[in-house]
Amino acid sequence: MDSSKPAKAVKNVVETAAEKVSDVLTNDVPGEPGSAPPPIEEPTTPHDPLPPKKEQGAPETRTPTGARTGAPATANGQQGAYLTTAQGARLRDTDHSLKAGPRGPTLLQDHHLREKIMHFDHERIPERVVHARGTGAHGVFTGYGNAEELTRAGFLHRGKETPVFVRFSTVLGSRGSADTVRDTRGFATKFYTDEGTFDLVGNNIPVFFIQDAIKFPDVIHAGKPHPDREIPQAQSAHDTFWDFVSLHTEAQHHTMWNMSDRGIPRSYRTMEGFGVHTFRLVNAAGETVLAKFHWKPKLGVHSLTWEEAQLLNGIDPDFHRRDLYDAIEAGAYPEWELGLQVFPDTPEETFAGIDLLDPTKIVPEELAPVQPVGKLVLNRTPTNFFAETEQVAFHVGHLPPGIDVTNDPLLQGRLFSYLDTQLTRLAGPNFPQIPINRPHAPVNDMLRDGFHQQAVHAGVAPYRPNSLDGGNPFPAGDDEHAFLDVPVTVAQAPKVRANPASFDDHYSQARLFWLSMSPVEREHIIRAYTFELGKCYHQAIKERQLRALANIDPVLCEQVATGLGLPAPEPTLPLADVAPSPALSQVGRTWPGDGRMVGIVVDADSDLDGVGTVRRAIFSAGMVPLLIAAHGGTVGGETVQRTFATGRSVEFDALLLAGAPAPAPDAIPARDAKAGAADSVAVDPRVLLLVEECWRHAKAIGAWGAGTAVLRQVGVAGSPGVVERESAADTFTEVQRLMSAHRVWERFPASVG
Ligand code: HDE
Repeated sequence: MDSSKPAKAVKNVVETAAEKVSDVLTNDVPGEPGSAPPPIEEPTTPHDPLPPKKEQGAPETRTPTGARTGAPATANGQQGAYLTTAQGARLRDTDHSLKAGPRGPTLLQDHHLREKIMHFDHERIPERVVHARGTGAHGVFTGYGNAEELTRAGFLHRGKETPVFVRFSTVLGSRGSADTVRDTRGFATKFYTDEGTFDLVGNNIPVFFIQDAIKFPDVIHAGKPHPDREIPQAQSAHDTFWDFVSLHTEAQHHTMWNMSDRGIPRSYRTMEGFGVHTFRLVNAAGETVLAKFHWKPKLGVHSLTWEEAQLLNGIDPDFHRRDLYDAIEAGAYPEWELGLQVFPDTPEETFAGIDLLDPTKIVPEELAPVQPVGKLVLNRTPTNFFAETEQVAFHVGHLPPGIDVTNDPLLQGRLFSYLDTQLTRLAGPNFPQIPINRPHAPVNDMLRDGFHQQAVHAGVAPYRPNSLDGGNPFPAGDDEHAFLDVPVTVAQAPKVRANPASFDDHYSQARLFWLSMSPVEREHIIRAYTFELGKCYHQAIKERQLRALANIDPVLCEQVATGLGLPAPEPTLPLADVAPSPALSQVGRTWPGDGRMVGIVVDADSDLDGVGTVRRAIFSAGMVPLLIAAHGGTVGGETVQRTFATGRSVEFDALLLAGAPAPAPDAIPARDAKAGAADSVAVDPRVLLLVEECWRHAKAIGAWGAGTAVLRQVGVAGSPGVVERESAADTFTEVQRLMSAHRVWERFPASVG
């Protein structure tokens, strides 16, 4: 049979799959694996591999030296209908090794066995030493054109579209660790520009723990699990972390951000991103400015509550990964604007008294507004996690003409580290030739050979100057898009291991952040410090960190000390006199709810017409409705997505109650501990738990018809953000309004001002 032609039966399956995926937008929920629904029986008619899912993207098929191939992305995937060896020889059997008789020993000559096991034995590569846990997506960046006066970088030109790949990550955890830990998040973007790749390797927090790269191994050794027991995983709530940051007080500002809600984002889609360092931009006339990069999410900056984060670590450790993929599959494409804070390039490299080379300092937006210069849309999930998200290699030195580095000592060290680390992780110097890393600009370097060389370099003269290859490659001039090393004057100074005096201020901006928070955000910060320090064993470490907090704010210090059962120390330095930056608070505005999840509790007695209306309204608001019922299958013709056993409050942003389901047969603690102590309740106890948790996590809850009885049974009827209306539509309208503020904060008045 001709393996290039799919058999008819399979073609139908593929077509049905395509229809099915488009159905997702109206009828179903994202997340189904595979691009065709599987038949019950094992398929046996040979046919080509199924196509990737509709929402999946892959690296453009470029050659190792950046040329377009014109081949579809599937050309990099498996080919043909038949199982083969790595050399393409077709195989009959992969279920039995070749043996000397059915009960005899396995033969060494079995190449298929040896090749299969050999490759499996080497499937793993070293995980990243930091940021091991990550999630990637493809997208497109479009320039607005207003940055042309500041930088010659072509990707910022008006209307210019550039393909991108973004990888989000946590810092501390291993590759298989949970997503919703308290940690900084990586936000690394690879722009495949026509002038060479630009990597903006940022975080969701605009400052860093340390001021000099030489301290990076120290802070990471302190944050990683203890070397003796290798616990705790992906956490800062342990002695070595707090030992380091309390002794090395330049870390206090970053630590304050980590202890705030920024440390537990609701979604990658609701995170800001920051380049952290100050960069130098150069325009076509050779003029320079200093600048900081910001990513501003369209959906606003939102976080989980700490209890939600903890529950999610167990219930759905892939929560952020799933959220990103599901949103893209549902067509709720995540968006950010790239923004610039711009400063004059003066010899002092300061702005409003803030040292622009100190990566533990921000410049408040009130002093230097963030000017949007382009838009990022993520619209494709990867086809293969390993090939794309795992093998992508970012580097702060991958810069296009028009963007240059500064002398920030943290950035300077990073310029070494990111090249160096790939040598071990990606096994050699040719990692730029891996498909996801291939530039979209023509490559004519003089780098040759090495492990896994994939280019077939022609010519005889990989050196300059040469005449044997006709002089090629030629140096480019200013008019030919050449990278310009800005000839910055280096001040005359002795060679020293020392910081400038301005780097000695470790507390003023931690205080600025604290003062900028709303009362409820301060409550969360107090709770986070108390939790983390409460997990430390050593009194001395807690006391030392309290001394640092005393220099930031007496209320914060006193509240944390009370929680730890320790006296609050006096400050050792005068409290900094700083103005708050309201832009730092996440509370008090309204935002779109694209891609949010709304749970709907139903039973056969519910107002099913109302449920249908609400599902449609939720879809047209760009959100995803999830029907929750006693058992799988359908209720009144509507497909059930979660049962009382599989669903948990933490995956919903809001809850609607269309019914008051009686306890289901499996609502017994022996089967499902969520059912709690046996009790003669009228409503399934798992539904009551759902409502209690949504209420505790300040989520909007709405009920109509029979559903309102549940509110009374839980005892939350009439409290802020708990909505009862006559009709399903009116209930959802009000719930949607409440969701635009992210949470119903007024449900929990704060105790600190
Ligand atoms: Fe990184 N960092 N870093 N970092 N970093 C890495 O590079 C390093 C720093 C950041 O999704 C490593 O390829 C040093 C600041 C992100 O693949 C490594 C210093 C910021 C990612 C490395 C820093 C970051 C990394 C590990 C102190 C925010 C994940 C694997 C001077 C602006 C990229 C790798 C991805 C990854 C070194 C500090 C962001 C070892 C030495 C500050 C988002 O090279």
